[in-house]
Amino acid sequence: MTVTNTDTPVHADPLAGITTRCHRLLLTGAGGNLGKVLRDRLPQYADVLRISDISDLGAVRKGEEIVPCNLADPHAVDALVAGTDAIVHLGGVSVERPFEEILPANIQGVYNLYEAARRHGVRRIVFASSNHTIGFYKQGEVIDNTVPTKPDGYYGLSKVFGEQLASFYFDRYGIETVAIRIGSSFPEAKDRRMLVTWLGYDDLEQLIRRAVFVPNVGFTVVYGMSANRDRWWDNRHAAHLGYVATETSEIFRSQVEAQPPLPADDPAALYQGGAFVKAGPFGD
Ligand code: NAI
Ligand code: 15L
Repeated sequence: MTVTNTDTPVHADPLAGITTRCHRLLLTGAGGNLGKVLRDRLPQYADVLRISDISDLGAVRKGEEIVPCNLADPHAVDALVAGTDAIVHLGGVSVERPFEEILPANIQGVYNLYEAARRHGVRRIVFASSNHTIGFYKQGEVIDNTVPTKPDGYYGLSKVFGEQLASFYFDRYGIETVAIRIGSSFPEAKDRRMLVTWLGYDDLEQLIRRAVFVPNVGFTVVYGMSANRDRWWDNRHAAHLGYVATETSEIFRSQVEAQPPLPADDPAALYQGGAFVKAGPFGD
């Protein structure tokens, strides 16, 4: 570590001198919003990008192989993972839904993935976790990655399960994981909450690259947000990743603030998880 003349600690980039390319990289959830973004951006980091989804992925591109798979099927997941060097796991239900929908895709699915990784000797997984693991913290409260989780629904609970499973697989089997608690990764910040939670796609790519290639991450949880003006999340305990955001939601502020605010007592305006905290109950 070096110290600048403003006393701000500056860590050496942990990727300095490291080749950020592997042989076969698996991307699950490749047909989703972020999967499409990363399908375009990840080929430079692998000789072969194996992409997978339960939905149709269209025509195979140069440098890709397509392996369709339902994450809930352990045999299909085993075949999916065989021969890969690292995994970027985006696949699953990505919003609040009834538990019966979350269970196979997100809970059985993440278990199937880690078991297959163990059997096939995969040493590194990037897990797309979510801010909904901590959604019931109050907006404005600043939390780091050591606070107890406060999931805001079945979806957030499934991401807590995924994080804890990853922690266990590191302690027991040495499989390393970076769990990225993604805020809101969209082309634009669309509301006041997203001015705080927004993660631009360049910063998403940087986080994924670091999560795959920085050595000795063990089990690391990092919050996925850009260099936004206001912060609820403190990444000091993930500083070893060397993530320095290059984008900011400030470019969307004027258009967002032109919208009427939510009533101050609306739970979506009170809690970090926004509208997810008032979803459900389902099936009554
Ligand atoms: P998305 O819903 O667009 O993509 C998820 C993909 O997973 C879909 O293509 C879907 O077909 C696939 N999938 C669902 N069930 C499956 C199953 N049983 N087997 C195989 N594939 C299945 O979600 P998005 O926005 O691309 O997010 C990607 C990941 O990042 C998700 O895990 C999500 O929970 C997480 N995340 C995303 C955030 C965002 O702002 N976009 C914020 C926080 C977390
Ligand atoms: C998520 O976890 C979802 O996958 C995404 O669709 C957004 O809703 C995001 O969180 C958010 O909180 O904005």
